[in-house]
Amino acid sequence: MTPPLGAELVDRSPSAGDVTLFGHWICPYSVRVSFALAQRGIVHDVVDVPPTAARPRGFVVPTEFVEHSPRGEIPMVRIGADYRADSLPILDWLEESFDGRSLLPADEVGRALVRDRTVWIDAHVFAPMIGIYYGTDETRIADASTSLAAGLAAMGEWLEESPWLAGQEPTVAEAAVIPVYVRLDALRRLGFAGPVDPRVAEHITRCTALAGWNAVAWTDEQSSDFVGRFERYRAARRAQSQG
Ligand SMILES: N[C@@H](CCC(=O)N[C@@H](CS)C(=O)NCC(=O)O)C(=O)O
Repeated sequence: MTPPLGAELVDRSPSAGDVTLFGHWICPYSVRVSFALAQRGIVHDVVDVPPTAARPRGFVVPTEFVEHSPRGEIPMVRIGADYRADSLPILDWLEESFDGRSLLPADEVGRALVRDRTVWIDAHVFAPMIGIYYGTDETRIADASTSLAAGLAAMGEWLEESPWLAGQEPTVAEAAVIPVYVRLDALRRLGFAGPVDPRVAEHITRCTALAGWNAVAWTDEQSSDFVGRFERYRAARRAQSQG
């Protein structure tokens, strides 16, 4: 069997146990970091910290997380004795901290393109994605759905030029968008009605062959758990607004 792209990488982290991700599968920002760690072959530990809304009753938030997280948000990463929060700065920090398969091109022009596209994805793809599942009325859900389809179509234009979002190799831009791909089925069940640009559909297929994909792909159970949570959230908000 051909190993997935990136799987042949040698771990160059100082030693196992030096890198810890505090995160959770349901958090799209954590998924970005999980993907990047796995794609780059950086050996790491994971401390499961569900977002507040998804914490089981009695969940004890680890003291290390409380002490070092500036805003109480996941993802947070520890490398040695240093900590960082916020997914996109964490991705940059991983680039600075580890050799090996980089998710940034070597040249400055290429790097600038990755940064521009990553920020664009955050505003025009991630934001409508979140708008869909936090949408509580049909109009807002439909508007977010239209915006997400438009964002994906714009990404399709980039993919006309190259197989990856910002060039000939997977980059931080792939890490930025991967949570959208991971939850696409769940988004459909929560109201995403728009088409997925065919060039993006092909890109999704390419992404599923990456080593990082295996670390973040959802099972059907995870998709259903996610959908169920947001259906209950919507029902509760509707009941609130009627009462
Ligand atoms: N800008 C941050 C956003 C992170 C974020 O919003 N994380 C959520 C979970 S998905 C969180 O931890 N919220 C606080 C909470 O659940 O208490 C990033 O890019 O990492």
